[in-house]
Amino acid sequence: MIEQKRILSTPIPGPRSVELQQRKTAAVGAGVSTGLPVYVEQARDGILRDVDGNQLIDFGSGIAVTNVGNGNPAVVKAVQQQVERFTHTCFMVTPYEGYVAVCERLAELTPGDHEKRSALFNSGAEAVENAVKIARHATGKDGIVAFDHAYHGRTNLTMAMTAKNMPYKHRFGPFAGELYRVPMAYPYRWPGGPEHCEKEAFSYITDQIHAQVGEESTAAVIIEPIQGEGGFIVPPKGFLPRLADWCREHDILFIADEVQSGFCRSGDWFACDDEGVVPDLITTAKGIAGGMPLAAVTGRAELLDGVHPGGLGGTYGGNPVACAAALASMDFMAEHDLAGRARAIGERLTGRLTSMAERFPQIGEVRGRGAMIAAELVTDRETKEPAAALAGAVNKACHERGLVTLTCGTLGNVFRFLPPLTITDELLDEGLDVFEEAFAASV
Ligand code: PLZ
Repeated sequence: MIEQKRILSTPIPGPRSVELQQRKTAAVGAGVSTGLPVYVEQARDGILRDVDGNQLIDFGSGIAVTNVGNGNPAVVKAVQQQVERFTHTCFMVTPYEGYVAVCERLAELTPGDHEKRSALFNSGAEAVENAVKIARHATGKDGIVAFDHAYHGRTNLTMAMTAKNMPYKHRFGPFAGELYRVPMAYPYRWPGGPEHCEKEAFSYITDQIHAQVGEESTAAVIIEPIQGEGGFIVPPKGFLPRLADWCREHDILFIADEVQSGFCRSGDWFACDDEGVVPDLITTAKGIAGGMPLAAVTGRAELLDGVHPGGLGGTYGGNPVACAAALASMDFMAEHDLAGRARAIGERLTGRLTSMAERFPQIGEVRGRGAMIAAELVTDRETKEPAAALAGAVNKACHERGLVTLTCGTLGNVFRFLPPLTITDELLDEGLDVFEEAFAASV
C-alpha cells in the first residue's frame, strides 16, 4: 500500500530513472517520447512511486484513464481472477460472458433509453474508426465532419480527423479522404465574442456543411462534447443539443467521441448527459477499464445490427481481462458516485485556479467541467496571445517538484488538470500548492 503522500528523495528524474531513460533512448524509437521521464515502479490512487523512491502526485491519470484510481483494488482483484480463469479466446471465435456484460452495462449507462448495441475494441482510435465504418455502412454516405481542435487518434483515418498537425500528422500523410473540418464553438476565442458563439457557430457550421459537403453526402458529424487534447474546450450551452437536432433533421448521424470525457470525468457518466444530448453513436475508452486497454462503440441497435456478420471485430477487441477490469471499474464508479466526486474535485480546482487568475494575468480563462478543468495561458489578456512557452515552463517546474501535470491545446498553451477521481482533498490541495508555486516561479 502506497501512502498518499508526495515524497522527493532525489532530484526529478532520479539516477535510476536517468539510467532507464538512457536504455530507452537506445531501445525505443525516438518518435515515442516521454513527457516526464520518471520510471514508475508502483502506483495507487493519486500517487505514482518511481524507481528512485520518489512519490509524485498524479494530476494526469495516464491521460484521463485511471478515473477509479491507479491500482484500484477492485479492478486488481477482478483482473487477477480473470487471468487465472483464462486470458484470451478471441470473442469472434469462442465468446465469453464478460464481453456481453460490458455491452449490457454500456447500454444502461450511455445517454438515451433507446435500444442499444455495442462492439468492443482496444483503443480510442480503433473505436472512432469503427464508429465511422458503422456510420458509413448505415447511411450509405461517405462524408465525415470533424471540428477544429479535434483529437480522435493516430491511425490513418483518425489522424485525418485530428486537427493538429504537429506532432500527430506531420509527414505522415496522405490521409484518408471524405473528411471535412468546420470551426469549433470555442467561446474564449470566438471572433464575435463568447456571447455570440453559440448562435454564430451553429449557423456557420451548418452553412459550411450544406455548402461544402451537402447534407445528402454527410454520413456523420463527430464531436468531443468537451474537447480533450485540443484544449478542454467546452462549447456554449445549447450548441450540442441544437447540432444534434440539426443532424437528426438531415439524416446525418451524430457521433459523440467521449474517449476522454466519459466515465464520470466530466461530473456525469458522460459529458453529453449535461444537456441531455443523445448521440446516435458514442465512442468510449480510457476510463472504461481502470487502466486496461478497452474501447467501445455504443449506439442505436439498428445501426450496429445493420452491419453484416463479420464486418466488425479484431483479435483482441473486448479481451476478457480488460472486460473484467471494466465491469469492476463501472461498479466502483456507481458505488462511490465518482461523478459526484468529479464535480466536487472540479469545484476545488476551479475555486483555486480562479483565485490564482486574480493575481496572475497570464491565466486568460479557467474552464471545464467536473474533474476535467483547464487554465488557458496567455501573454496578454487583451490580445489573448497564447503563452505556450509559459505552459511548458510551468509544466516542467511542476514535474521537478513531484507533480505529474499535462498541457494540451492546439496552440500548446492550455494547462489541464485530470486527477484520478479517488484523489483525497489533501493531496489535491497539495498538488494545487505545488502548481501555484511552480507557476509563480515560472512567470
Ligand atoms: N478520442 C477524444 O482523447 C486519446 C492521446 C494521447 P487512443 N487522447 C490521448 C496521444 O498523444 O496519443 C483520444 C481522445 C479522444 C480518441 C482518442 C484516441 O484514443 O486510445 O489513444 O487511441
